[in-house]
Amino acid sequence: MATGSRFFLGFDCSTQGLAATVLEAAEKRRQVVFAHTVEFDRDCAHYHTRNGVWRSGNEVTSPPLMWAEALDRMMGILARQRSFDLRRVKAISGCGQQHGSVYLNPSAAAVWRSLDPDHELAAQLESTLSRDRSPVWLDETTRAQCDAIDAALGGAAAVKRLTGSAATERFTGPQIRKFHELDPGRYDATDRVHLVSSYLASLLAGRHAPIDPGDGAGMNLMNISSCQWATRALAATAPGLRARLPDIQDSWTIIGTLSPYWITRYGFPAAQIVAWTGDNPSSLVGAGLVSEGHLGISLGTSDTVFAFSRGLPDPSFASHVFGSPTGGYMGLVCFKNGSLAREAVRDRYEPASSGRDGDPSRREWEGFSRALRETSPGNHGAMMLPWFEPEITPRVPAAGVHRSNLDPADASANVRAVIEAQMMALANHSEGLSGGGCARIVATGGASANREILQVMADVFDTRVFRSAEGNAACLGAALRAFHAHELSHGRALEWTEVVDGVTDPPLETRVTQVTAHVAVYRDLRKRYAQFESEHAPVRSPLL
Ligand code: ADP
Ligand code: XUL
Repeated sequence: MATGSRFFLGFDCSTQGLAATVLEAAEKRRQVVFAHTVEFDRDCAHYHTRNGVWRSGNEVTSPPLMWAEALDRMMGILARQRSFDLRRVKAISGCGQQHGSVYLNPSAAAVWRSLDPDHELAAQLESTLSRDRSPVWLDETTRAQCDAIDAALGGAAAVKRLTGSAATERFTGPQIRKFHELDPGRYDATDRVHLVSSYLASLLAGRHAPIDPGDGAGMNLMNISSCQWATRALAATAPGLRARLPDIQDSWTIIGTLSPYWITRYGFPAAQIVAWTGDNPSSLVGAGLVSEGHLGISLGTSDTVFAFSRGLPDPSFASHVFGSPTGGYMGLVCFKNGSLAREAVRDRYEPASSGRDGDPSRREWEGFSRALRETSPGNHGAMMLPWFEPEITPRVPAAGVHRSNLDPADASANVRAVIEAQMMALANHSEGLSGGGCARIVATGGASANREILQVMADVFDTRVFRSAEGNAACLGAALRAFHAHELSHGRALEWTEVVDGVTDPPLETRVTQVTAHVAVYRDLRKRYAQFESEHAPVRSPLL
């Protein structure tokens, strides 16, 4: 630890866990000095979530108190470790899984102000909720509400022009509309609706935090041109909604300082709290994708592909346009069958694979990686549509795995089939984003640790792939955003290229280069895959 070092904390409250990254900023260099994840299923087991969520029929929710408890645990862990000086933490920011919403009654702000530092956070927050569960991005039970919103606002294309996306099942607006329709009493009792990101920022600051344009764009409620609430969209969603929403403010807004609860409970200083954003917008920063011409691909619970755009892009850029937390915009395409589909194939064929080294995450995936190494690109014509659960892109309302020339009993071929399908779907549905060419892809998220998967990605996209400097780019992005906002508040307006320079550069040894012969195979196969997909997914995702 260099003398004079300052520290910046970034959090990522994603589907399966809450991660933290600590960035050290010394005179001459910045580096990550600590990273840790609290896993919801394992570390907050008494909520009985599976992969961080509760499923009831098609409804997918998470307990907001679990996120609060994970934050409390993480703050305790940060306070106890010795790899940085807690007293020198200057600013804290974060990001959250997008679209999920938290419903609070009027008591929340007063309770946050008077929290007892001798007691755990979650138990003290129970009385603040007007709804004990939060709908999350995996929930797709709002088709009727999406149709109603599209109709009220002049159709899906008009909604996309206004808010950056057609009305979308997992987005917050349709979820709020459903809540109001099914439970008007509890909607009336709701004083404030937060996103996961703005909720956790509020818990740190002890006051209602704003929503930023990165995460705000994932609600079907924000005017994508002005980055302010779209009055017509609010009216098409639920009565009295404006009064229930926080303001939208720039992503670099300093909301306040860490509330006394954290200072007394764990010995933190009164660090600045910077507005939080969505996990995908945050990944843009953490992967260093702050200029145009590059693609980011996150292989987490969801798979997403995204790119930065300086100006408001044409609607054909991507199925969703969000604000970028650096200013400007980002396009994004999201796939629901990401890690959980990969795990379903792994667990079916490799229930107890054993590896060569002691790292449990590598051991778990060793058999899967071996299958990729031992099978050939193109899979001898075998293909899979890996819709282990309903899919977002293309829109597939009911789960169903389809196989073509693929023997369900052939373990290795099924492993290759799921990865080829995912990579071809990512490439086919993101053609607008890459504009027909991209200099490089930066991969992030849990599965980006898997080199064999990245090889298929490089071959399918016909470009070089690097792994982001930190496996969790979203979390690093949050720490970098805390640094940027802190500097700005002290009169130092850094360019974003300066902010990410030297910290997000993907390590050269992670580079995976496409193989010419494989590229040729996939050029043809991508067309066949698109055909196979359209036979089983009658509704194409609207680019509009
Ligand atoms: P999220 O942020 O959406 O909660 P992460 O980005 O942390 O998810 O990714 C977690 C997932 O990464 C795990 O569920 C696991 O399936 C996957 N994963 C971890 N290591 C590997 C690996 N070596 N190969 C493939 N997948 C992996
Ligand atoms: C993006 C999306 C997911 C979540 C979860 O639109 O729904 O990527 O942000 O990570």
